[in-house]
Amino acid sequence: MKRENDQSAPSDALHNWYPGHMAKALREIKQKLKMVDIVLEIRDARVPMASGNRNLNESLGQKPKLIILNKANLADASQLEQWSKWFDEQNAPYLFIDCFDKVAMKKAISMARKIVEKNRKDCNPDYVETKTKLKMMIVGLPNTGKSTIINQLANKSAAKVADKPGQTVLQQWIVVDKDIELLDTPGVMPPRIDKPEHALWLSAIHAIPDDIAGEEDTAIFIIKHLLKIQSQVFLERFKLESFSLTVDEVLQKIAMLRGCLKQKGLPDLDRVYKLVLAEFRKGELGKTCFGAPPKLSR
Ligand SMILES: Nc1nc2c(ncn2[C@@H]2O[C@H](COP(=O)(O)OP(=O)(O)O)[C@@H](O)[C@H]2O)c(=O)[nH]1
Ligand SMILES: [Mg+2]
Repeated sequence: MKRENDQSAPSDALHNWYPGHMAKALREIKQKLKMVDIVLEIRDARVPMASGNRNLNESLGQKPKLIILNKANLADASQLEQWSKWFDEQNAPYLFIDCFDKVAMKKAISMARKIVEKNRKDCNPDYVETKTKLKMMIVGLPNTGKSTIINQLANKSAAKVADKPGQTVLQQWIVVDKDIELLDTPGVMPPRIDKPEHALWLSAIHAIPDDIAGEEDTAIFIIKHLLKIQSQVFLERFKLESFSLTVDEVLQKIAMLRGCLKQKGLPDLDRVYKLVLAEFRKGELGKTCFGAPPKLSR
């Protein structure tokens, strides 16, 4: 148990798990790139930077990209304001959205179109804007909402078209409207974990499998985080008396309150960990973000 050291991550598990995935996944994304005008990189708004992958940009080359920070409805609004200021300085197009919000989705598409048009003009000064089809591809870490976004775009008005040969694979396209086509399989991006604590953040939002950082360490990390930021929603949901309770006391409380008990009334901690993870991931323990933006230059 690593209760006293919540910033440590099981580096062996991580080390063994992801390096092999990285090159393969990025290679697959690179192959599909040839077929599209723009990449929509889906991130989780609760982990605005670490749910991206710096290596992705190298694979994209000159291909335009729009960063979509999804699940903004689960993130803390004041922290998102800070992050917006930081993203503004990076000069990379971005948008915070809740993908179930149709207006936000429309905005994402119109931003994507503008970016592609600007790129065409930049590449060719004689380019005259015509209504050419906008071809998009979605990439991102697991669980960032890629499939949901594809489904949102592929609403009633959209139809799947027959297989079209791509470069080497048969690829299905979704016709969003007469001007927009979307690759129907998203590119699953591997995480790039620069700091051990990123593994816990990504585990909290379930962008990496539970067995990498471990259910226990991730649940304890979440509890510590919610106590530290003094999440009122967390306090009320589990009827906690104060934010100065220890992690063990909180685990006990949750076990009693929710009846996660073994024989002789002992707390069933494994069930408590699962419960904390499930409820946090649904946003039921309060809105939050992990990590702060790097210092702004101004
Ligand atoms: N609250 C909220 N949940 C979302 C949003 N987008 C996706 N989800 C949920 O996140 C989970 C993972 O979504 P999914 O599309 O399967 O992610 P994928 O692995 O990237 O394809 C699902 O339970 C979705 O309902 C969002 O904007 N807000
Ligand atoms: Mg999916």
